[in-house]
Amino acid sequence: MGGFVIGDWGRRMVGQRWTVKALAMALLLVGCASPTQNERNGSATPDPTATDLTADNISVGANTGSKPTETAAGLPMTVAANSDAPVDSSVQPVTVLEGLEHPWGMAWLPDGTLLITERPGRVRRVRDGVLEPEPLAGVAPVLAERQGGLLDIALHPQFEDNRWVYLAYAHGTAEANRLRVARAKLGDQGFTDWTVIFEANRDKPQGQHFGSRLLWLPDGTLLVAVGDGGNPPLRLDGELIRHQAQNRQSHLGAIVRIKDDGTIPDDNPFVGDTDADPAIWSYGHRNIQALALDAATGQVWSTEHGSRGGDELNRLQAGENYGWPLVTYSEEYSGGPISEAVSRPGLVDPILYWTPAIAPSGLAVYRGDRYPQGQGQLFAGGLVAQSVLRLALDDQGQLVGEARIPIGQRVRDVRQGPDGLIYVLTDDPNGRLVRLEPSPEPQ
Ligand SMILES: [Ca+2]
Repeated sequence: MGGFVIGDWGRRMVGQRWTVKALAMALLLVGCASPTQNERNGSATPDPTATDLTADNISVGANTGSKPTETAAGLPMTVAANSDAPVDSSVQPVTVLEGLEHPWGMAWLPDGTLLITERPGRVRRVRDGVLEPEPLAGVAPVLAERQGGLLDIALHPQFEDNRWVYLAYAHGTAEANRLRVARAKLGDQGFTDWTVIFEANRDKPQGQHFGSRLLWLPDGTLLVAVGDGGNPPLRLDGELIRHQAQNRQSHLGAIVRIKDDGTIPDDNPFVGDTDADPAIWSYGHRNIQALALDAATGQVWSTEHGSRGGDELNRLQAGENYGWPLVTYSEEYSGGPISEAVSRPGLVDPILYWTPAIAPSGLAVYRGDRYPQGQGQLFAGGLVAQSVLRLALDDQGQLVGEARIPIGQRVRDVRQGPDGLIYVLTDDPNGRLVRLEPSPEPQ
């Protein structure tokens, strides 16, 4: 049966928005497609039944030979990923439990107990594989409005000592609301000491684009992704609200970095810059619902929703501008361009983009040994794709292999569990927890 296969580089360029950069990339890719396949399979036609490819073969995909893979600035060139990549039959999704109402985020306690948020405003607990019927007590009211509600969850790095759990949620009214982050102490019956430690510094109307993914960095600070506020015709400060993403005074469309008590670290990139809010760590984002740390390298990765198409995978660095809405591969939902260019000096290009959209949510950088070739690969959830997209990147961040793991429901979160397997939450009125198990070896 087919394993984790390298995508078809020529096909991925079809139907994309042509730019000088993309056209040059396409010509190079088409030019190298046959030799690449020849190297991989020993024939001009890829073998769709090939079993697991070796690590050596994975590396053959795109980054060998004379094909340039860097921009003049030494950064990897953006490539179009395949929203409908070949199915990865080396893993199989197994439903662990169901009956979750729009689950959003999950976190394992040191004893293996799993906490899962449900967007309407509940935290559920799974002990010994059993979903407790009653939600945990002590959760503050949330604004459960469209995309808003109780969203991500993360444990303090020293949870065993202090029992702090961090929760991101929408607060306010349908007319004026903000993303909040609170921490609360977890006891056997639920939460106490609920304390708001962060609130986005702009009100926004309606229930779109809260972002809200949480990620602890190795230095014990916390990243919080804040959405740009929403789509046209929503406005703020006399312009479309999406332009907040380029306003370094506004948390909308930014990632902020805070200490565990909500105060601002002295080494944030814009501390001392009178034109910027000191909480901001990176900006120019549309709506990030996936943040992941590579535990081996410390690199932070994110996926980000585009508008119509143009969903992005980004490799994040402090202080950088990721371009929204000045540059984007996406278009207005109503049709027509959002930006005149897909790239500009001073703005960081995505590693790759997906058109049509996968609507990314949830991301894990795999560090374990339970999947063939899985080490260091990215597993990216897609709401619209109803799949997990599995991506192999080389050391330069070039895409060298991709595959799709169909889940059959909208994928909201993707995490590596303590057993080394990937777990998935589905966004559904009867949402599921799904485990990706290695397929049995063919006999
Ligand atoms: Ca971008």
